[in-house]
Amino acid sequence: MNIKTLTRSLALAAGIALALGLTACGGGTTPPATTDSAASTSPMGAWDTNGDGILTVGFAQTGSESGWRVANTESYKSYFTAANGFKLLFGDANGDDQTQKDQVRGFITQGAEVIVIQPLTGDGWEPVLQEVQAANIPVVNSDRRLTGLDQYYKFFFGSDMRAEGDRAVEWLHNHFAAIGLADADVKIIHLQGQMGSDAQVGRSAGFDAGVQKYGWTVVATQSGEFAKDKGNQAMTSILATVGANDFNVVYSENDDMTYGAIDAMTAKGMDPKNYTIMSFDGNKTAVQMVIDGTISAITQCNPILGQQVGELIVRASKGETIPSPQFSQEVVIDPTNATDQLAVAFGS
Ligand code: GZL
Repeated sequence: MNIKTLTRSLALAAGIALALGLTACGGGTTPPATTDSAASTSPMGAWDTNGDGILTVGFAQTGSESGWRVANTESYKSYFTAANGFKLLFGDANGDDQTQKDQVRGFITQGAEVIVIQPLTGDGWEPVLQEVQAANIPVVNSDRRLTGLDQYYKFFFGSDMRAEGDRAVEWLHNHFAAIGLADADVKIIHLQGQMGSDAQVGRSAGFDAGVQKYGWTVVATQSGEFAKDKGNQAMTSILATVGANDFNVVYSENDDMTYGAIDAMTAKGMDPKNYTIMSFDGNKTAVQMVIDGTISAITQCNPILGQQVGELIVRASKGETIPSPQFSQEVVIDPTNATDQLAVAFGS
């Protein structure tokens, strides 16, 4: 067994012992950093610890719950290639928190030299991150924040979800004024994303602040977990007791749930064009629905993160300190810009 494997095995054993509350007997549990001279001369920087000129990257992805996620995965797989100096170890958690954490642990023994985490939710990550730290493997956080765990990762690149929520609320407030809907008459159905995810927490926090600030009424709230079928189930359940005139706004935290909600409304004989429907992400289909007047506006959320994250990883691997957090530049897509945005929108 070579020194790197031995080091990692010791680190893994120490990390598991730490997670189980056991104390490792004998010497220290955190091995010294192993950087051989070949690593420091690698074109991919010092994080290429075996010096083979390739950065092996463990990528912990949430699953394939939405059009956003499919485009996001494609952006990583198309950039993290051998031609660009990478080997990608792809972990699809299929929407399960524990699976995702076990996949991150697996990257340690599979020889990952960097680990990128896009967490399903923000809960329970510290023990896993301590094991990765004990193995001396750098972590990068993208998409959804590992909130409060900044000390465990090198940098964050993704969206500012609270800013997205605030942006949506200001658009809604201006829209209601433009159509003559008084704040006192605003009645909203709120479809939340994956509960506990940074995207849901931020978009809901912005929404809640807007409801408080403008005195809007929330008639129902349910989670559709960022999925079309669950968004449809949630809206169908809501419309069993909420009538056509009991609401005039839908605040849906991603396009896939919006599609499901619109199907539920149509099934109840409601014309979505008679309502203000706010969505998030910006899939091509949703942007076309803004042009058609079915969706009122979409707060954009950029899934194309692969190249930007990859380039930042190499810069960090070569010793550069990467300012963190770094946020995608995003807008609200509405009838004033939807035609232009359709030309560059992601997905289908
Ligand atoms: C946002 C991302 C969210 C999208 C959803 O960065 O985490 O998860 O808004 C996706 O479509 O499922």
